Amino acid sequence: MLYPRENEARGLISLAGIWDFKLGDDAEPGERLTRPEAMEPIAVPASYNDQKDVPDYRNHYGFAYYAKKVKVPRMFAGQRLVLRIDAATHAAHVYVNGTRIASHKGGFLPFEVEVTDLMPAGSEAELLIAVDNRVNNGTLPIGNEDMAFFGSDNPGVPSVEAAKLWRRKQNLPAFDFFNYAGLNRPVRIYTTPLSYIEDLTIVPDIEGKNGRVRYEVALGGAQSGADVSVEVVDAAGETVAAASGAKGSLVIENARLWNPYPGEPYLYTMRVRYGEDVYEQTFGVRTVKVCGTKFLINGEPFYFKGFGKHEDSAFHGRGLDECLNVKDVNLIHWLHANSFRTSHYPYAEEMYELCDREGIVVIDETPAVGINAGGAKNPYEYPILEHHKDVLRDMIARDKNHPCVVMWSMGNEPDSEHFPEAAYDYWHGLYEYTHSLDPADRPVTFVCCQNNYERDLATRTMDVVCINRYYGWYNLSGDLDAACYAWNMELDFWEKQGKPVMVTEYGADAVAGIHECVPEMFSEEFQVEFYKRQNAGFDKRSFFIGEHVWNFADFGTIQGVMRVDGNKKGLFTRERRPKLAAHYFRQRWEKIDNFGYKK
Ligand code: GCB
Repeated sequence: MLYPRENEARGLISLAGIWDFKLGDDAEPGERLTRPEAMEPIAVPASYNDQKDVPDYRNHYGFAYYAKKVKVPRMFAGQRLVLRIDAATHAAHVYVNGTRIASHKGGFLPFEVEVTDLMPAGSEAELLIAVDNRVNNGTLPIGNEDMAFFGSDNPGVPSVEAAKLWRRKQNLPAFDFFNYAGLNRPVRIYTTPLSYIEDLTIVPDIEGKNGRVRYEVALGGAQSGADVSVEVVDAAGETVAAASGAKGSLVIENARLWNPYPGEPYLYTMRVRYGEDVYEQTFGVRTVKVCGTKFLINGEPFYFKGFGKHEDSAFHGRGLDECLNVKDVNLIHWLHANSFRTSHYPYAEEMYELCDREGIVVIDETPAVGINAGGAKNPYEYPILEHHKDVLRDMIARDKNHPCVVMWSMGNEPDSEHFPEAAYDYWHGLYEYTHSLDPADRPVTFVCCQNNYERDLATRTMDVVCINRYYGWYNLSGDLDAACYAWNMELDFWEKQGKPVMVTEYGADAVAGIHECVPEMFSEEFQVEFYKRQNAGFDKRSFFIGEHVWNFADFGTIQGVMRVDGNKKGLFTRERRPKLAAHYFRQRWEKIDNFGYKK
């Protein structure tokens, strides 16, 4: 799916600003919907939860209603109009003048609907969007079915039946980030000519000194019979290659490669023309490949230095905040880091554009988090496979042209230990499917949780073994000698598998400002010590291709006995103030080059 852009052929209306808002309940709205009474102001894009300090906003369960009067300019007459909603978390129904025109499941990927006749140029229409924040075992991310955990875990609450009599309905996320919801990303109307460029796929390769670029243009609307022409423009605006036809391949002579920062993340632009339509897409000439135990970018062995992140900030929740994105990218440079994982869902497209430009390597993850019932039951019986496939398809369709994306993560921390065969069937099936979806055939993985790795059958079959490990924190808590011993044993195991291995999460909560001479858990000194000791083990292993700290910054979570004001494993606080560990990594990563660190 193409990102909506304004150009000589296409117009764009941003619907960012203040909308009208009203919380609903869990009753599914029907085919017709009228504007609720007594609506309140709400900012879009942003999560609604922290925009008003009342428990109802924070703890909401069910639908919330957004309304906006939209005026469509007359000058768009004769054009095709498309309403694009970049993220409605986690499901949505869309209404124009009271009639449902679209529904969508999944809170982290865009969807669009043509509105040429429904919101014609020169008209005013009422747009209503009902957004559902409920998570359960049929959604991604997963929610624990409401009530399921009542009973044995809660002395004094004799049964689920008893609890049902008084307990309010609530989400029980099977994931460790606050369930921020609403219209988290831009809502826009864009125009195209009636015969239009529907999609563009760009697959770069390197041939000696040249770049070879395969491309394919999908066309929409009435067949106009017009030719498709394609040109590649360099950063100085010079045309360096051209072709005609909806599908073909181009050669860029003496191509400049896209390399991770501090190398040059050089970007070319592909300009496609079809009849009256024009679309421009930046891309990089770069390759990605797994070879033996190495992860090669442009044929060179790359070492991942970075973190898992979240889209998370005060007031905005998970709402797009471009200022924060720029700040974070600059902090990534400050740390001499080179990469992050979009834990635990695909991020807003604006972030990938920034990473393309700034040379930051991205592992792109689906929202498949929480497929794990702690061994109590088989989560592969959850009704999620078809939705998981839809999400993989849509994520790849959206992000396929970004040079920053070097690997797909199909999900985070599923159960791969208690039901190893079921896990293998599920994840290996999706692995094949994901490979078949990506025209550039990037490496594919899922991220494995702390488990009995000898029983786990699925993780070892991924292109890169990505492991989350909390030795010294959740297990062997505080005992760094034992943590290093356990790590060593595990790494001996992985060495025999002949795969590249990276740690995609390891970390310790540190409350900014707690200092100790003898480092103990939750102090900034312990967090530094934790990393120093474990990194020393990683440095000795040539198949170990990267370290992703958990987490870039402190972030919001549900309240509970495990969290004091959120998760504190950040190198930075939520306000982006560095902890001691940020300074430690800054010094360490300055000395580790992107390429050739492991011989
Ligand atoms: C994990 C999860 C991550 C949590 C983290 C933690 O394994 O993947 O979402 O936030 O642990 O801090 O507990």
